[in-house]
Amino acid sequence: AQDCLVSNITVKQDFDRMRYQGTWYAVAKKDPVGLFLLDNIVTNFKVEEDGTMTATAIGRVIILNNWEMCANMFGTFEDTEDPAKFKMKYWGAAAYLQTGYDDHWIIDTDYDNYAIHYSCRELDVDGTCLDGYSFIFSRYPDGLRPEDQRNVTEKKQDICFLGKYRRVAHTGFCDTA
Ligand code: DAO
Repeated sequence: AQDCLVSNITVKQDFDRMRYQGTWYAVAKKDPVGLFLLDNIVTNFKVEEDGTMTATAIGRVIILNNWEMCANMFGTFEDTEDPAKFKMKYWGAAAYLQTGYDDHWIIDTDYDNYAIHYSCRELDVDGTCLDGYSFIFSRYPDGLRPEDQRNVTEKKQDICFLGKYRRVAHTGFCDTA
């Protein structure tokens, strides 16, 4: 969408939630206003027996003036008429963590290597996104394969977030096992 209208953003055709399951490492992130998850962000998607998609996520956060911790987050996804567009209800394992209800769109994925997520929280009056965030996910914690980078860059441009991402480090800070 060169015009940056959220309504013109295209998402993954025939999104297959079964193949999307499992672990995804955030390797880059475009932050929303009032960012929450900082780094060491790992998500795990699952399709429940009734077909509902759910996810858990962990990541380093800083809460209440400077308390650094790893947040355990949960999300449930409501289907929409587009199989790649969900509404995500999310909450934390502890009450002082963020809760919310966001769009959760899968812009593109090959299921085995990379995924591009998009969420616009607030539309501007002209139909562009005023406040949104996006994760670039990889199946590998050390980043994208070189052969996926060009496509991912193109998609960042399509969603009008090119140049707004920062790298998400994986330092082991939130590793439990
Ligand atoms: O980090 O600034 C931010 C916004 C992200 C909020 C969403 C966190 C919880 C997600 C749980 C499910 C998986 C993607």
